Amino acid sequence: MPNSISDRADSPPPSADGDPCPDRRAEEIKQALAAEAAEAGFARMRVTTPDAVPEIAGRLRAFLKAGRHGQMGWMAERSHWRGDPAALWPEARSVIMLAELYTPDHDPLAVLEQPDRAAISVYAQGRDYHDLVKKRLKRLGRWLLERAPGEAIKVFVDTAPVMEKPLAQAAGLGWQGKHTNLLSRDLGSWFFLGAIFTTVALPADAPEVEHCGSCRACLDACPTGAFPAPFQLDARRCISYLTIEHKGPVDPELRPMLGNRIYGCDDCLAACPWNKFAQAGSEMRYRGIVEAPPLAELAVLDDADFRARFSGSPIKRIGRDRFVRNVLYAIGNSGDASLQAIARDLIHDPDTAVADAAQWAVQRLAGTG
Ligand code: B12
Ligand code: SF4
Ligand code: SF4
Repeated sequence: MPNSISDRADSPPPSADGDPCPDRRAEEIKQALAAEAAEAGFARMRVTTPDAVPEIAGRLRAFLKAGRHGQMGWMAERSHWRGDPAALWPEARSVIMLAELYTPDHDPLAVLEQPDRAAISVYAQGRDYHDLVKKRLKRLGRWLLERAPGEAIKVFVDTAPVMEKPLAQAAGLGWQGKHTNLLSRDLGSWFFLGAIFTTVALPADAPEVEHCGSCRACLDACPTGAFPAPFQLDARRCISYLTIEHKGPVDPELRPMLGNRIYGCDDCLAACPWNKFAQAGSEMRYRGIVEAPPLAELAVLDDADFRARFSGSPIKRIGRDRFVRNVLYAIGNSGDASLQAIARDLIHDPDTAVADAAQWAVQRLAGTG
């Protein structure tokens, strides 16, 4: 199973060691675990049970039935597990949900005013969170197993068939806002999620309730109208999906709406008023490696340059071709005629989506696209 580890120590479980009050023992372990999570760098830890959100199976089914996952076929492939965390690992008794902050120290939307530069979303500015969060989850999991010998854990961040947001809401970490991401009244919305499933029965926390009220700032901020309704996203229109997940040419109708966003999008998160209360993140490795490079510099990267430049970054995952395709859409949207020659040089690129994007950019800059 991707991004999971399973460990089993060989001494007896905590309730079998003669403790007359296993509930108190579980509460003590949980409190100590929360302290260890804070020590490891997580902003918050909360606990739920694998069966806490029975409605997610139906919601996932509706999302998939409407085709809102686009080309992300992997969402449908293991949907029996994705929609039912209790079926994923029947022995699990608790799900420990963790929040890891990556709050930006700058206005993430300022770069949208610089059309000759690349807007790269905040989460991808530094090191890949999959690596950093997973390392911390494993550290925490090991700590737990030392205190609860004989028990087992699996850690998840992002790529396993687990719906992290509803579980995090059930655990009380925050609520799924109208933009569908998890936010909290004191953390804001700039945080990643990680999960530890365990056979250890820990006391569950109370779920968080929604605090969006009548606000709809995120819905109104979306450049592509990707929300068919509050709390629902059609990924096929989301710039994050289009720039990161979507293979091949992007629908020409949507290309102008990408602006200079070449990797991910932050508009709905940045619009949220709860971010006024966002806490600063302590992990400096999420910051400032890539910033906002000139489009001219990025369009000419070959495969080796691309891999060297984005080593350790989540951007590396999309490969040179999809990346340059995105850069060419941004060039087309830049209104900067001096970039036309760079696009023209890529019209015969061996990658058909790159060649098509180059052609589109040249025509658009010439005012004919
Ligand atoms: C697939 C995916 C995407 C897809 C689809 C996003 C989506 N919203 O589904 C794309 C590529 C578009 C994407 C984009 C982003 N992603 Co993403 N993504 C995921 C992933 C792998 C799965 C999400 C999923 O299961 N979607 C399926 C849908 C059906 O589930 P859902 O979003 O929870 O939808 C719920 C609502 O529709 C709800 N619902 C329906 N009707 C109603 C009605 C009411 C009243 C309510 C309350 C709810 C409700 O029911 C569904 C289930 O609860 C998760 C990691 C994980 N394994 O969970 C990361 C994850 C959600 N992504 C993350 C991030 C950071 C992003 C981006 C911000 C990155 C960026 N800057 O570009 C954007 C945000 C875009 C957005 N507004 O969602 C983080 C979010 C952290 C957080 N604080 O929530 C996650 C959790 C990764 C992580 N481990 O940190 N992502
Ligand atoms: S990430 Fe951007 S495109 Fe996607 S839903 Fe949010 S604002 Fe819309
Ligand atoms: S912008 Fe408003 S509606 Fe959207 S998540 Fe934040 S509070 Fe909720």
